[in-house]
Amino acid sequence: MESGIYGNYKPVLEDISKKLVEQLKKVDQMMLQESGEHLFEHISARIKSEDSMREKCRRKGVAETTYSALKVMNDAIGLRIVCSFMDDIETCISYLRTMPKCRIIKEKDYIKHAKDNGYRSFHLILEIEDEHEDVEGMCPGHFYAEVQLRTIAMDSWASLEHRLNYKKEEGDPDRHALIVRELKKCADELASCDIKMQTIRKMIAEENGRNDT
Ligand code: 0O2
Repeated sequence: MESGIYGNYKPVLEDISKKLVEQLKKVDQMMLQESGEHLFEHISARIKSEDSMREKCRRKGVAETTYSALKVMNDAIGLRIVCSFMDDIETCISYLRTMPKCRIIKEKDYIKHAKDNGYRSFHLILEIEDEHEDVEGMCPGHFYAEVQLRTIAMDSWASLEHRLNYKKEEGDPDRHALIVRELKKCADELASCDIKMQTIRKMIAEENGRNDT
């Protein structure tokens, strides 16, 4: 018998997550065949850890139950789609809007509205209808996944910044403040490079189009 916060639902969440990744990889392959370019550079998936889910329930003031983990919180399943270019993020979001048996119920655009620390990423919550029964006894059930979409530059910045938070309580506060400032500068420079790369990509496509005619 399962005793964790996900009860018996861990394999269900893993199955849904696997199906979502497979579906998105199929779209990527279709794009590659049609245009010669990948839609995304890579995709990863995780089920939120037991500790992290319990901590989030406590922080949000809700009971640490399977119902909370699956119905109140929306990020038990997390997908991260990392794209080479900013336009590809838009294309992925457009596809997610049309994905069968899925509905976007929440969006957070940290690309247009970066966090104060410089964090950039597009987050959305997908409601997924799936053959498995859910925690309310509905069949097909309704499950949720958080999808984070970002460029390679945004992703490497977020990994670096995550290391800083991990060590938050330790060390010299002046040095910490310096790192925070440098990280912010770095995030802004990377954002500017992402825009430039997007523009250059478009110019190359136009150039190649001219040469083909
Ligand atoms: P994990 O992988 O889930 O353990 P919350 O922030 O959790 O109260 P919400 O609405 O889910 O509520 O937050 P949000 O901002 O939509 O997304 C939270 C997730 O985005 C985090 O997950 C990180 O993966 C990422 N994230 C948000 N802000 C930052 C940031 O400033 N720096 C970095 N590096 N990542 C960020 P968890 O819960 O931390 O991790």
